[in-house]
Amino acid sequence: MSSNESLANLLKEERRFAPPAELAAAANVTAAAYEQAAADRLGFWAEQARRLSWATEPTQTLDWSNPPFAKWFADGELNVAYNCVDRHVEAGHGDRIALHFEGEPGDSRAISYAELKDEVCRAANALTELGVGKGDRVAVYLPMIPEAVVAMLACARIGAAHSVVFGGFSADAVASRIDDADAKLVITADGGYRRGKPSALKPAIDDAVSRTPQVEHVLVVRRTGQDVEWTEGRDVWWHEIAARQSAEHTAEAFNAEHPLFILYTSGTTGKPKGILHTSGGYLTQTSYTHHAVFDLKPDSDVYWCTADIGWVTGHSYIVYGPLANGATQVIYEGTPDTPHQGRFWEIVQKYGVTILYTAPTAIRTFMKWGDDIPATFDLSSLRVLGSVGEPINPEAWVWYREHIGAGKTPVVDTWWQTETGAMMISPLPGVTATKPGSAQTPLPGIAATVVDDEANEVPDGSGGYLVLTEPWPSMLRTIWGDDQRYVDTYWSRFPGRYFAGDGAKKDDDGDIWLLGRVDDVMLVSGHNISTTEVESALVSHPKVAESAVVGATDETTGQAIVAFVILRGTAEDSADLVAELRDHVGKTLGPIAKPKRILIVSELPKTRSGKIMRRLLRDVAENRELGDVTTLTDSSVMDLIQSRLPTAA
Ligand code: 6R9
Repeated sequence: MSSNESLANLLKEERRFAPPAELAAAANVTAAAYEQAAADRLGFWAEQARRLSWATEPTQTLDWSNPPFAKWFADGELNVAYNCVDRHVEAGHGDRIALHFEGEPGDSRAISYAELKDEVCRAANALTELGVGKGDRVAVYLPMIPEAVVAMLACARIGAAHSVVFGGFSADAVASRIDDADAKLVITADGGYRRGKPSALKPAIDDAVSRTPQVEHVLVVRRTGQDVEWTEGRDVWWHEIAARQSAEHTAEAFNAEHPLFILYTSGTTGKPKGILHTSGGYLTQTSYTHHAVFDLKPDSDVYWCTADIGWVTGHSYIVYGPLANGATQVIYEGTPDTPHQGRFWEIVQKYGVTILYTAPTAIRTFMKWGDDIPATFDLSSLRVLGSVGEPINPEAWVWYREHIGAGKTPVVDTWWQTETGAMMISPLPGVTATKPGSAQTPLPGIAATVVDDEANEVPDGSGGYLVLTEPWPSMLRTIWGDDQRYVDTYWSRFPGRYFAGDGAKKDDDGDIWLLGRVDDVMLVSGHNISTTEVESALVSHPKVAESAVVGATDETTGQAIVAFVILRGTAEDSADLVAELRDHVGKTLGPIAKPKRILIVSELPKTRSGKIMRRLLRDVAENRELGDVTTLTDSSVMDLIQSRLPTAA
């Protein structure tokens, strides 16, 4: 935000939903947790660390003697993979299903904790045979198949840090990430299934590795059976090397601050940042939040997070949090509309999913496809619904609760980032009276607030910047190889506080509402207006499924609001409809927020984790050449949008 004026507080949302009495009565975490953590924050986290099995119990909690470089549980030692697998087998749960894998073509596999342990041990032995060991880095470029989970855990088991790159990123993107992390091994597959057909992965790795001589071997999982180029001596089939390994492997204990993984976030500009996470604090917070926010009961729940493993959500809430907690979960390889638009609901019905964690972008897509699709499936097993990735528009939140959650399931909107490692702000399903569209409350043990340009906390009812005011166990430790960039990016804007890069407001009850990336905030006639609020106002119109709003340079107002809108079901584009939508926003938020232009489109540009890439839409609205499109799911979307604009600007 470039002016001193804080974000206008435009949206009013009065709906409230109390937690279901039955869930509240048996909830894993009650309101007492907030009090306990407020009274002794570090003591609270020390207690949560005891959820894990340590080879050496930590006696220290936080070492903040060299801020902003934190150490958590620094004299403790543990093995993360042992915590995610072996200890559940040792506790007598070896027969419990860890993973229900559902392939896109309809193949499925159920893998028990005992089987997962054997697979992880074989893979750990295979990595050792390939010369990978403690302190090395391994790049992972796989589809959503069980081997992705096994590969990550095998790295953790031997103390090698993984760097997972979205299957589908270009060879250039992979090469720069391999290079930055100096990875010596790449794990990939021949391909994976997407939208009903095999999609090759190995060619991108062959291309990338031709430019990254530090890579000694490429380990290849056979998934689709398609033809692959083969480099003798370098390439190794996963099934061949795994078959000759022992299923015994003794897990060595590593220091709590031993690197667990690097994950690259693109941000809006500049070179990708390699976010570094370490072991003990990360596992403590992912395990605790998964237990608290989803109320997970490991012996009865079936949990499903629809994220890709290449997104932090897949790391923290498919691999580490759920497996540390001994959960039974579903993993699905493909897209939600293959072979039909009810695929997700068919999976919920088939496995009796009780907890579902997905993204607003998916929810808005389901709204667009129509209420009748989920209505034909039995979704009565669901008891908690989660959302992550973007602010969820109140109307999408209510639709999720009504049409997926039978009008009674709590919805938890969880705010966090790659950098935070785990959830930070979220309702608790057995405690919080929820508000559609708000992440509401910092979790127990987390300190967050909203500040203005001068770093003063804003009063209730005002907007500004989201900051985290105390270190937390799963925080990033640095940007790989660039401590200075870590300090500059996160800790310099408001000294002593972590700057998340998100706009936010506090409502009259002090609850937090996320308002999108600060880079996306619009400045219209001297007023800061959040893209999120205008988008939510548009989505609250019955004919709108989804929208993306940007500020385009304007001679009179500084910036003018330009809205891209996807219509619901059978609604049709017309001048009358556009006028109706402008009026609707004016009535909902006030005349200042009325879009100057509204363009009806059929798709929006999104990243693989479902975030709308507003900067590309800004390029369109300002009639500029498009910036970097390499992290888009589907770059043809931009051609479609531009073809709708005969007279842009
Ligand atoms: C987990 C994840 C982080 C950014 C974050 C914010 C947005 C995520 C959100 C949310 C509002 C939520 N974001 N969850 N905004 N409400 N519940 O998404 O990590 O991919 O690093 O993105 O996503 O803008 O700063 P990551």
